[in-house]
Amino acid sequence: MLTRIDHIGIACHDLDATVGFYRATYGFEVAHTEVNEEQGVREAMLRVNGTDDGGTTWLQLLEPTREDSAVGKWLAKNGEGVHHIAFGTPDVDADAAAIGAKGVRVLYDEPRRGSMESRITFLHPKDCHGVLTELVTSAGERAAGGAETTEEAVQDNEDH
Ligand code: MC0
Repeated sequence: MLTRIDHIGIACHDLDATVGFYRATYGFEVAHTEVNEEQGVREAMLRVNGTDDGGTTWLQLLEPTREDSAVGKWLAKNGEGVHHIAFGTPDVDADAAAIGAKGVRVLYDEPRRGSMESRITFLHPKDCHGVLTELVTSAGERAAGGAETTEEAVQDNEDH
């Protein structure tokens, strides 16, 4: 059910400087920026290919908003670099359940809000040969499939 690499998450100390590098070196442009307080990141999404229908592949540049966030802790320990890989799926709930049933730790009971109104969950890196792995259903895929709304997802998260 995993249909693509949705994005590669790259941890950085200075988001603006890192965006400048990717723009000047490769010509990638920022399509979206946001702060996700729950995740403790300020992020920029750079389109690599595709459209907004769910098939897009992105680079996701991540600057921590606090030192005790997942990205802040990882940066302090490892320095800048690839933080996670995200596989896209039309149904993050079903795939998380199926992968969890294989003994891989799924980090959230219910998917949470990700970039650009996506729904996301993570698999523990220690169960994935050292790779922090995200599963994501984009807003476009959710609209196409009539999946759960963001409001329902947020309510789910608050309930847990
Ligand atoms: C930690 N570890 C990693 C890792 N982060 N290994 C590979 N890749 C990573 N990114 C390893 C550590 O080196 C350590 O190994 C062990 O996992 C425990 O790490 P820790 O530093 O003690 O930290 P924990 O256990 O408190 O948290 C690790 C965990 C956490 C993966 C559970 O980072 C987490 O919940 N991540 C999911 C959320 C996340 O990453 N959010 C930021 C992106 P050793 O061998 O030293 O024991 S938000 C995002 O991406 C959203 C906005 C989106 O896509 O839309």
